[in-house]
Amino acid sequence: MKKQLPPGQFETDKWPILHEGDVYEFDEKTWTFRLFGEVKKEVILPYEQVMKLPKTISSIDMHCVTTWSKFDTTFEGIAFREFLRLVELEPDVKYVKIYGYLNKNPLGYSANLPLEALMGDDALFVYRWKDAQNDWQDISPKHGYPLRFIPPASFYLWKGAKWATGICFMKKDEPGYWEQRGYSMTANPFKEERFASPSEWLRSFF
Ligand SMILES: Nc1nc2c(c(=O)[nH]1)N[C@H]1C(S)=C(S)[C@@H](COP(=O)(O)O)O[C@H]1N2
Ligand SMILES: [Mo]
Repeated sequence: MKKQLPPGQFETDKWPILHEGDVYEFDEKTWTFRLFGEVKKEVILPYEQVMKLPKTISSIDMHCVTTWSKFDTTFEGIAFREFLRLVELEPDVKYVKIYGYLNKNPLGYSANLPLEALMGDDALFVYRWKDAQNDWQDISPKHGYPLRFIPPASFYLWKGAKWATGICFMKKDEPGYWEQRGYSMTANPFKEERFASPSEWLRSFF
């Protein structure tokens, strides 16, 4: 059965490239991944330790708010839930912000997501991919090497930080990079939640 395209989207086999700022240049010696915010003790992981975490392979559909959708890309990566096992959360943590590089700033890009939506095989920090046209290969620098978050298909792709640098755990939802610029806090493509309503957007700051 053919999959359903979300409203206002078209299907492409290509994987377009879209981001703000420079492409991050990976340096294994300085790269770290940080687990912070509402945690008992902050954790900073070097590259080697991140790559030793258990791996997951999963096929995920991507829906970009600029209207392209790409079905069935297979990714290899580390499930979001593997990082959860490395920290003890404070009570009532319900949201996260996933961070990525913007130019040389490791906290420059971010996207907010509800914690409960990220427990499956479809919430992945990825480093390799393949599809019907392409054999297994590393995620290219422009798509977010060495580690890039791919959100579940129930979120637009801006929720997926390239050049991922960490996870901030939060009790209250807070807008990330695009959400601060008027995009939807919830971003469900099947409900066509592209932009926030003016009242939702204002509320997100309080
Ligand atoms: N660090 C970072 N991650 C980012 C962005 C960005 O500007 N910087 N753009 C987001 C947006 S708006 C989209 S649509 C996707 C695009 O991912 P792609 O270029 O791999 O298709 O990356 C997301 N992740
Ligand atoms: Mo986007």
